[in-house]
Amino acid sequence: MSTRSKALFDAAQQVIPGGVNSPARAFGPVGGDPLFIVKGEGARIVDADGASYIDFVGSWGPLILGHAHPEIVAAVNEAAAEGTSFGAPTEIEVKMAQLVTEIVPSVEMVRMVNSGTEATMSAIRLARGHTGRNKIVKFEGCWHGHADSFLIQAGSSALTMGAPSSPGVTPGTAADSITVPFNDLEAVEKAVVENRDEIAAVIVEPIAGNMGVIPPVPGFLQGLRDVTTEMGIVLIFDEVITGFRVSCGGAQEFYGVTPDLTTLGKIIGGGLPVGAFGGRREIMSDISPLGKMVSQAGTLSGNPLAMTAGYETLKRLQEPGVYDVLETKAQALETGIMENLKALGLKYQTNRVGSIMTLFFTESPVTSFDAANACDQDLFARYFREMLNRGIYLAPSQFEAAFVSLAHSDADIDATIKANYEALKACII
Ligand code: KE4
Repeated sequence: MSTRSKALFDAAQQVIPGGVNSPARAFGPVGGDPLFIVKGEGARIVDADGASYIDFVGSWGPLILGHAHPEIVAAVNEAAAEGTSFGAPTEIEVKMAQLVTEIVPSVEMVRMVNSGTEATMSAIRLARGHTGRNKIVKFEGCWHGHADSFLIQAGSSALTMGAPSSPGVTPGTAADSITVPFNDLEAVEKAVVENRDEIAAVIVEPIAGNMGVIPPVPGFLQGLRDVTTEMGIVLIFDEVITGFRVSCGGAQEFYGVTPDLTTLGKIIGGGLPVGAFGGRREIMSDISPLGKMVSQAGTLSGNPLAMTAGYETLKRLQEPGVYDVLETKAQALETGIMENLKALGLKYQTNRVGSIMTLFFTESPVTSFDAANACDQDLFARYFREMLNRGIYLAPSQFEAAFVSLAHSDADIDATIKANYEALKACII
């Protein structure tokens, strides 16, 4: 059927690789063409053909307040009228840094950047510069953005597209990245001993969000904390998804384990391009122009527009009861889905932490990359399409999270549960 989205996609493919500016948006794995979105408001988005959807992507996490929050839009408009960027320090950057150091337990100092990738790339360079060591430990199926060191057995779009290890990453770079299974503490301890005094950092998503949502098994995070402390290794929590999401202070606050460095993104920008990395003052004091002068820079880092969107978002997340409301909404959705699965005699799995969750099309508990990878992706693709046809917009991949926002009403949750029942039933006939 010829639609406006189709016409736009045809034009896009002539001038943009794959017609998308990020491969996660391509509908390849689920079939068909991506929808072109023209408007978002609260929990809903509208596509180029005027169809409206309840949105559980939320720009992949940033829009925890919902689309086009009136107070955020007003604040950004006001800031824009004063100038969008100066390439010079501004007061809003100080206020933002003070707020982040107040909210996130591990962060004593913080540097703003423009994406989660910049944050994670900078954090491992800082860990290497600070320790004088070269290697990092990362986890199979985790996604830390597209810096070379991470593109070995990665998650998210790399996994979805069937290319977890990317061409273009040199053997030398790959040799310095040690990849171990998520939730496997023994494998970490073995890697650390085998590479004694060579490992600069362990970087982990404290709750994996890029192979679908996979929580840490009890003791995993504290075990990482213990072994990295013992061996003088920098522990980095990549909280680009979980930061300000599973609690105001992120997964480190939720689980009570404090890393040395934390990387942030998504919510911190309130929908505008912002990333950040921060942590112990002793380590952050080696970032240029300080200490060992570990290089890091950015033309638009901390620009007043993005800082305003992020700051106003974080201030609203500090209001009492916000995370209880998110928990209630997300719990209702998960409970409804589990009741549907039971009613239909299906044994598929759901994982949820706070307002992020994934329905896995597998009958075994999903606590590892291998378990996630065993999912029936064809069945997911059918389910995705059935939900889309019922007005529910999910991430076009089994290896992503669904994000519940404060804008999702009880009626939205109920409608989604109803659509889930009908979609599951259509998939199993
Ligand atoms: P960005 O460079 O996309 O802002 O952030 C990279 C990143 C780093 N760390 C974690 C834990 C992340 O989840 C991400 C980016 N997440 C993906 C979706 N899972 C963004 C979507 C996309 O790639 O288009």
